[in-house]
Amino acid sequence: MTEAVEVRHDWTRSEIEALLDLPLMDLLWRAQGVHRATNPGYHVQLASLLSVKTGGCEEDCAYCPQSMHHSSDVTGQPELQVAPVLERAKAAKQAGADRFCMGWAWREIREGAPFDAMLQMVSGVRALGMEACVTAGMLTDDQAKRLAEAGLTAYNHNLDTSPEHYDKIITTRTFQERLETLERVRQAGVTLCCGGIIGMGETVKDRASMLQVLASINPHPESVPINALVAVEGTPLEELPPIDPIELVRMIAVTRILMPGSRVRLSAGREQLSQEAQILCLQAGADSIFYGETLLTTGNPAVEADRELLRTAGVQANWHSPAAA
Ligand code: SAM
Ligand code: DTB
Ligand code: SF4
Repeated sequence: MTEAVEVRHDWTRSEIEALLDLPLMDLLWRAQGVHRATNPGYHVQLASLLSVKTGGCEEDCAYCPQSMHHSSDVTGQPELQVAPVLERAKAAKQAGADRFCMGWAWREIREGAPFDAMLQMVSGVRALGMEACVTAGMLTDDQAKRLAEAGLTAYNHNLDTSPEHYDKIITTRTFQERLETLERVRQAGVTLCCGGIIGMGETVKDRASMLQVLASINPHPESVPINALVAVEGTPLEELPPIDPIELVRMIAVTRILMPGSRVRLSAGREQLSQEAQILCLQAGADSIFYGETLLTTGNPAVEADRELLRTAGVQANWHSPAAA
């Protein structure tokens, strides 16, 4: 990173709100300056996702199709075993991904056979030479330590929204519990993947507030997924209208300005975006995308469409971070 880029942890909400409200051209100019200084090749990391344990989750996250509290809940899907998961990881690597992210629809990690399998999946993915990321809810210090020993690169646990808007989205776990989980992951020496969702009825103040909490984490989360709500039928948020793509561009740009050295992942919601909107997101600071035809339970652009996206943008896939070394 060049010295010109300042890394701060004391951003105020009003400063962040002012960034989100900048005239678009000014915001893009500022964000691009940071992006170009920190990632001059505009390399984009390709991360593939796989749902290992799908549906039946005890939490009531209003956006999530996997919650047992919603009629959208997908039941009857068997939990995947180690060998097929590693086959999928190998296929993802052959298709060009360098990070493999695995999800469990759990409130917290369960001990016993499922956790032992998770550890084997992590070490198997690392043995393929890929970054390994797990998202599986809350965990204990000991579980975090064992995941670190298995070679886990990153643990994904999102703030999802601002502390002020949080109660309207999730009632079964507190914002404070999320922060404690993040601290456990950090203490174990695993990198943090932590971001949120826009399009859940939040205000610009809420977006600024969520970004302020993220930017106050020291060091910043190594990767920050920015999701646009995928409004799934049967979830309480099913009727919410799609966000204006420019809102997502603004969110990515401000995330890049606040967290210059972090990977900013343009995450859920890309199927609803035009190629032009995605290119603006890449220009504004996104340096990672989910790659492969499904996210966890919903769709994602086709692999060929994403290759075309990167070709059109004139950027190259895969930037190996120091964390992957
Ligand atoms: N159960 C674990 C947890 O909540 O941490 C892991 C899986 S959970 C599906 C991971 C993240 O996916 C959520 O925190 C949320 O940010 C994102 N997500 C889930 N459903 C979404 C949707 N419909 N639209 C956008 N993002 C979504
Ligand atoms: C994240 O922030 N987004 C991903 C990943 N982390 C685990 C998940 C998006 C899920 C979208 C809805 C679904 O496919 O179920
Ligand atoms: Fe469960 Fe995670 Fe979905 Fe919340 S987001 S309902 S914790 S799977």
